[in-house]
Amino acid sequence: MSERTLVLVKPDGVERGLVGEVISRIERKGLKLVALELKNVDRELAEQHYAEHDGKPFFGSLIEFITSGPVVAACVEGPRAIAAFRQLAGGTDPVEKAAPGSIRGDFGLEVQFNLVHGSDSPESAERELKLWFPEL
Ligand code: IDP
Repeated sequence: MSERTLVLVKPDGVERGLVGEVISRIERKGLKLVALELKNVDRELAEQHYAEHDGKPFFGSLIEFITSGPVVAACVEGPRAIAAFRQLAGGTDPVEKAAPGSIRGDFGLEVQFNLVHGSDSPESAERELKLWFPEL
């Protein structure tokens, strides 16, 4: 059974030239790209995307960060695609949680600037894909 997940290369990942690296890891894992887009994120989309974090101390700076430059958004498909990409990404904290060999573990240093996003559940994936790729 196949499922779909939303992957973002965040502004730090785009700025550092890691788009190819991330896409390459997705493809080498065996996952398929269904849609891929370079996109400027407005405040409204950012706040909807991160609605679950509204009210947290880092919410304001997270919204500033995600709207600070273009992101690459992808719809990624495959068996257990949600968990598979979370494994490729590594834990939220690139130093204390993400293992070496993961995207965040290999390339990240700070919790906020952790390079990629991947939906964390089937419900989030459905909600986020509707936001980012309403045409799908
Ligand atoms: P996830 O991206 O691994 O699913 P979430 O807990 O959903 O992690 O947090 C969303 C994003 O918010 C993180 O990827 C990171 O960029 C940022 N973030 C999470 N916790 C903190 C924090 O304590 N300080 C600053 N930024 C944070």
